[in-house]
Amino acid sequence: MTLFRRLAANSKGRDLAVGDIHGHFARLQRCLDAVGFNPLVDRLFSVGDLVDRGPHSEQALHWLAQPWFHPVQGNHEALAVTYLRGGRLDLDMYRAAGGGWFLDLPSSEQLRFVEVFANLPLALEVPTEAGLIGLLHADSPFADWPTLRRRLQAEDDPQVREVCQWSRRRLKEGDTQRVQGLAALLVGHTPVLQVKQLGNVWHLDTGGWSSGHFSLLDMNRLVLLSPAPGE
Ligand SMILES: [Mn+2]
Repeated sequence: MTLFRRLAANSKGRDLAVGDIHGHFARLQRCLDAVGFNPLVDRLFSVGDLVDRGPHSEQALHWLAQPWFHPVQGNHEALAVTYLRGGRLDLDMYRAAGGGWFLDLPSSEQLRFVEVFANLPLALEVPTEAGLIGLLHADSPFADWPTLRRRLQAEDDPQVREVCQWSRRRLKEGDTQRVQGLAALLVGHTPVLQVKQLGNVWHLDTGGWSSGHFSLLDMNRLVLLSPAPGE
């Protein structure tokens, strides 16, 4: 298990980022088509929560097998891992949060998902033309990225994991403090009506899986490709 991952810069094409997907891969694909996403040279980064709630959660494995797709592990992937590997889990809550498709799979199928989910990093970083960009699902437990990198490389600390995957504090408090050591930190987890930037932390979950829309961020220019300007 690698909790922290660093990817090389993309010298060939674009790097795009998207918020929570929650089983809406068909909608996401339409969005990628609309911006001319080219899987031969472009890459898609995801802040996690690929599954639950939407109709196509089982397609997550297909997407996770694509060499151009780079997600971190969201709390929904973590729920599946916890269910199979042990740990405290409120099954009613999990089902209410959309986990029914997973809970009702045969255990051999569940294992296939969990083997892949468990290997997703909690945080990743990639150098871009805008500078170093970090991604994680919810929030950074530390005010500087190198500290988080060091901690994730050293151990799997439940408290660090908790903030990375579950925290809604920054949005709740409107905290505009920057996360030092990054040009931008991209997160999801808490839906917002429009992409919201607090300090250098970009909240990308604009409810594409719900009644909102998917937002695609061009990570080299830190501008939204989708929705298109004026849309
Ligand atoms: Mn989430």
